[in-house]
Amino acid sequence: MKLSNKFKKIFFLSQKIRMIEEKIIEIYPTDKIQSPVHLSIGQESIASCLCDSLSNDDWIFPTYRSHAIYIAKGGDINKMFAELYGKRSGIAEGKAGSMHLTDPFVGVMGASAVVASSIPHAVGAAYKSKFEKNNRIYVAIFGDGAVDQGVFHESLNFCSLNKLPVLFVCENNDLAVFTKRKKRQSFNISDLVNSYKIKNLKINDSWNYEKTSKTFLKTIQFIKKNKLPFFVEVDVCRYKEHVGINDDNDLGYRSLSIINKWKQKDHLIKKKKLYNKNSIKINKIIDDAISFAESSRFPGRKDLFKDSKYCFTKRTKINFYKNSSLSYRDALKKAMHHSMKLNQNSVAIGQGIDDPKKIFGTTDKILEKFGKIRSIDTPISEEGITGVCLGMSLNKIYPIQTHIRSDFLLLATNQIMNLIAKYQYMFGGLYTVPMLIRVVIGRSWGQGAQHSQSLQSLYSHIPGLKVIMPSSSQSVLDSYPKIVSSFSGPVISFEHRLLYDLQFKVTEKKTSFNPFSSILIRKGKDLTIVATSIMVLEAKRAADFVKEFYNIECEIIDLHCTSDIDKLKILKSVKKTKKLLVADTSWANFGVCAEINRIINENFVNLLEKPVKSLSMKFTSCPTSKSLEDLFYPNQIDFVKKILELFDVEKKKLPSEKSMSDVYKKFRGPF
Ligand SMILES: Cc1ncc(C[n+]2csc(CCOP(=O)(O)OP(=O)(O)O)c2C)c(N)n1
Repeated sequence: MKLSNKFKKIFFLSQKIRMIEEKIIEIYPTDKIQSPVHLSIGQESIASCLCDSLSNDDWIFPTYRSHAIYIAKGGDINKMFAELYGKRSGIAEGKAGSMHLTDPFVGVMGASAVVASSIPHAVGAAYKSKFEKNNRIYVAIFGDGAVDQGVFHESLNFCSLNKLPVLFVCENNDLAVFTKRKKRQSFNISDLVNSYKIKNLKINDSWNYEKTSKTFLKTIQFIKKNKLPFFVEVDVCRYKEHVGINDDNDLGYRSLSIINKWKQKDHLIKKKKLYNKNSIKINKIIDDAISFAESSRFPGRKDLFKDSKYCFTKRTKINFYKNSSLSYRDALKKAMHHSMKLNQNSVAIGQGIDDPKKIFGTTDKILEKFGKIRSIDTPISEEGITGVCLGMSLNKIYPIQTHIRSDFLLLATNQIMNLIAKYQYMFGGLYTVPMLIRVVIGRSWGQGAQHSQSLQSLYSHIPGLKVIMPSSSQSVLDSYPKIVSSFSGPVISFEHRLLYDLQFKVTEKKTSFNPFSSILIRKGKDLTIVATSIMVLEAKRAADFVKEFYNIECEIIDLHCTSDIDKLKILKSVKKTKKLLVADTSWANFGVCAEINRIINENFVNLLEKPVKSLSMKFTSCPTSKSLEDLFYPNQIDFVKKILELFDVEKKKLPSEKSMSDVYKKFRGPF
């Protein structure tokens, strides 16, 4: 039978994948490729038929098993081998390896090795279709194991609700490592997908090239025409072990007869003549790529930190609020409006963005002013929506995401720590993912253990994240518009709930303010207090007290940025005062207090007359009862006592107040 050109084209793509992976198997024992490899041998037909049906402009988000997609979509083979070899000339300059292959120049977006985690990226990127009319579609490809994950559900749900042009492709090889689907899933995949009202179909015989590619073409046309998602499940068989280059049939977790059955349909095995004919051309591509990789150099010392930095891309005009008085809440609202005006590609996204309470009033009138495309109320899907934000950011939509409690942000840590923080670096600087994540720290009024945590140190610990804690209306206004309009990296801002109703004087515009530095807010010669967020206000009150009753003059530094400790400002102050107290809104253990202690001890310990003191929450979970809560949080008595411990004075007078929250009584809660 005469083979069609279509068949030959797809066959060539499949063969290219197989021969490249067979070459990887050959090279692997030499240890020239020093990273895990997840081979697609046996599954090539999907990538070939799918990518043959996509246009160059379409984006696809793969997994760690990404060689096939990379090759079929036209990724640079020289740079692929160089990447596998860990060379500087690799597509991601040796930072990605096999598990994170990417080639944005042909629409192969960053591959993630955390199962299911790249699915929301396709959905977020597809949100761009709301802003501009074009025919691009976005593909999320994943294994059947990904369907086990919550973020799979969150992504499909958001996609369906928003009618986004996404093609979901599930490569069903019936296995997650060794575990069969029946043991993991109590449901049928198509029933589940139907429940999201997403059209779907199943391909049982992916080696039927004509049928498979026709099916993909039809679904792609459907998506382009209707701007709706579609789901394709494809049965496949992985011939090799889950990770690595070997067969593992001896382990007995699956029957060899199944693999043999699939091999009988495998064109690459059956069509020897065509295979041999193509081999010469493909071998040449592989040989060239290997020479390229072998002759390239390894990255060196100066490459270690390359692509780990962010920058401001332009100067931002900040509004002038001279000499007005503004509550923190109103400053946030103004900052949101101003930021969204400055950056026309920004969206406000989060739970309750446009509900009657509007994130404590801070997103008030965003919907009316910027329209529903830019004001996105979301399902309660922290991980999924944060992943959606990443996808948006990749497609030049700037997300300003809100989380109404820092505790709930924990559900998004996979996206934040494993992906957002690493996206620029892990892919060798091919991408930037600017975004602002606003997070509210709850406090008082019985917020208890799960609505009150102040988790800045957790995020500050991770390279690739900027973390700030604005302590006043001024610092909100100086930070947000500048970040949203021109900063190239992801920023998390912790807003303390007790600050919201406080009035602050707003005195001047500070175009030169660097949001990732600290602010000297009070000068003094006897003691340096470095404080975060509401503790800055507490520090001011304690400083007033010790000045009045002990004539101690405190210098106060509002740390403002916890991820990039402003060493110089602290050093300059400590050089003068020779005493340091750190007051943070969280626990001292492994936190901001501990980190500043480390910096001082490693660099400037000789400057100190006394060891550094820390003021923090007690090391328990936050209790709910007011009487316990008052013991858990430090109050003014604790603050003043801590200061006095650094001086040889008799504690003749202490403040009388027992509860810090009583001072900021305007907060009545709940939410
Ligand atoms: C969140 C997460 N959990 C566990 C793993 C370990 N792991 C790597 S691959 C894999 C199986 C995934 O199976 P599937 O999604 O069907 O893809 P396949 O490997 O079959 O292509 C597991 C459990 C991981 N990488 N990420």
